Amino acid sequence: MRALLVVDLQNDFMPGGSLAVPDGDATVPVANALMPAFTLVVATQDWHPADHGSFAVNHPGHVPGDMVELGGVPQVLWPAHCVQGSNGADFHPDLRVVDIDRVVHKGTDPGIDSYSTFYDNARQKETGLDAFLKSHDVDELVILGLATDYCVLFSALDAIELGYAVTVVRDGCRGIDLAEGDSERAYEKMAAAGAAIVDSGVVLATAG
Ligand code: VGL
Ligand code: ZN
Repeated sequence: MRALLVVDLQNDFMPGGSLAVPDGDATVPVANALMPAFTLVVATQDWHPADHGSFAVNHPGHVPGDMVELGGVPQVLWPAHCVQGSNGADFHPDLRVVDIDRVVHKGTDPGIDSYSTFYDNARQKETGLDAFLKSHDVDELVILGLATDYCVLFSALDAIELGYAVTVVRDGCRGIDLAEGDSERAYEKMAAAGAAIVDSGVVLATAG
């Protein structure tokens, strides 16, 4: 069975948000068009406590973009974003939330970040997404959302490793591109690992 994974379509990643992804809101109509074509839709939310270790403000003397170590792994520092329960953590107001069957939160532990929707960045703890998908006999995952070069990338790579057939919807993703070309390199990595990279029209044409 095939499921749609809608990654982090939250206000703080949209234009005007605290960690705005360029053109990030262009992903919302793509998600809205695809969701009705799936019987199972899972949406993720980056869901940080205010004292999260990925926020530059929680590291005196540091600014966004600096590198530190967090939970034993390298961590780039971000502006505070997607704080649990805040407006910035809410889904984009135009997202058809009625089509979402399950919401998975990540990044809840202040001591470690989580780009993948399956594990934290040190791969110590699971989010529960894999068990949920397997309990619904999902073997094919179609992924879109924000950001191409972080959450989408690491989620797609983990999904492939966990045995899912992965399709990434290119027009439904946008990247941060902290370094120029990060998003293009992310697509190359996902494709090299076995993901199909297609546009939403292709997914809709094969819906069923
Ligand atoms: C993400 C940066 C910081 C993401 C989350 O979901 O791609 N990126 N936190
Ligand atoms: Zn985050």
